[in-house]
Amino acid sequence: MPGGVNSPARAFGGVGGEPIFFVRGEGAHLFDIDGNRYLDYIGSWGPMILGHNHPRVLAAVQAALARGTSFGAPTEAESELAELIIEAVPSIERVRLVNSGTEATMSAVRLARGFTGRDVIVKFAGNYHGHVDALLVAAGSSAATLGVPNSPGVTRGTAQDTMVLAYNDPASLERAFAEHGQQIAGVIFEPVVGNMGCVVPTPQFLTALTGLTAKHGALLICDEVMTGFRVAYGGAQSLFGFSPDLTTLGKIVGGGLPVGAYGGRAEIMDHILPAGKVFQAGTLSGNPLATAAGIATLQVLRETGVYEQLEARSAQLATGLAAAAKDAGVPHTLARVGSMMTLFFNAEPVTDWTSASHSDVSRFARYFWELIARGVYMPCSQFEALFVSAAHSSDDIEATIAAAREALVRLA
Ligand code: KE4
Repeated sequence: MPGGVNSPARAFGGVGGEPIFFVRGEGAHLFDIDGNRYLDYIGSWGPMILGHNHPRVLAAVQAALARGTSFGAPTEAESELAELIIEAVPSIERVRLVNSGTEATMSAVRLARGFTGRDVIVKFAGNYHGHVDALLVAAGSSAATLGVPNSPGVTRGTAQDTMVLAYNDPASLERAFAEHGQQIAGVIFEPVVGNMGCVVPTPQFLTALTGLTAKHGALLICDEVMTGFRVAYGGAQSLFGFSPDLTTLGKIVGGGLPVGAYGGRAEIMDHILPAGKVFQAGTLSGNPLATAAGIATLQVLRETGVYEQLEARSAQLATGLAAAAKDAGVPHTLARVGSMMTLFFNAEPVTDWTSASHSDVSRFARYFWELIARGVYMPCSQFEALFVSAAHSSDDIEATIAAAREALVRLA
């Protein structure tokens, strides 16, 4: 396998050394092939909000398994998961299940273009939306120009229809709409960024996003693949009180099995085949095992009021990490929304990719390995968010803070 992995995020490129191979997860812990136990703060990059091997999820998948793994035909479970999503996210009136976050964002971009008849998509530097050609684009020579490919294989023809702007910069979005307003099909953004580390949108940025797309007839695509059911049961849009035209989901909505989803207003979604003419399809979409895991996960999240516990544990961790860094004299800022957060090795607040890129990534790498040595598995990149699960106990958090305190002192 290229690089020995099936996704580059887990190849330890940002911290050096060889990726750890795991054999088992249980609650807040992962166990590697050498028998070492770690407190897990990656949680499979977000899906494992209940912790590994939650009994309700395990039982649901085992029951589905006994009935068969895939039919390629409608099942009630798909409707049940769709209804849970629609109930959780009021801006979603119709939803289509797919197999990954990438499929969700790729489909939402195609739908925005099909619905508006326009070509240009706006995204933001430091936001990642999966390996969609149209979104693997870097900022052009100046922010207002159209994008340039940032991966071999993405053609200039593809990149020319994507514009990359600075996150949290309402003025640049204003200028883009002033110059290209009638060509913009959609604006896609992370409503709390996880992919440059945790970055929180300003109210002014959110107002510009909702106001300018509405004014110019472009669709606002809220990429909640990471934040959906993470920062709140209704996602970041419920936290910040806005209503996008389309929402993409993934990760938690599949409970650790492959599910992505995109949804929005009926008048938009009904353009999707077979209701409308925008093509999108998938052999395993709505798969019985994956929908069983997703339904069980959302049912636990919905019934047990787990967000209060996640908030308490996450606040405990954030407070402890910041105090440890301060006491060690290590320049840092910490950003958190709910149970996703990032300790930046950066004295300045991180508000966009430019400020994020000033972080001390070599110091982060040393911190990562000092924590590995103490049985704590943090995201293997400064530009990722860590995730607290419902399985992390107060004692687990205290143990993590103690390990971080020892690690940070060695970095000063
Ligand atoms: P997937 O295709 O990996 O399921 O989802 C793509 C995606 C879309 N949108 C957002 C906001 C995302 O965070 C992601 C995927 N996130 C990365 C980690 N930051 C997944 C890890 C990986 O690529 O292995």
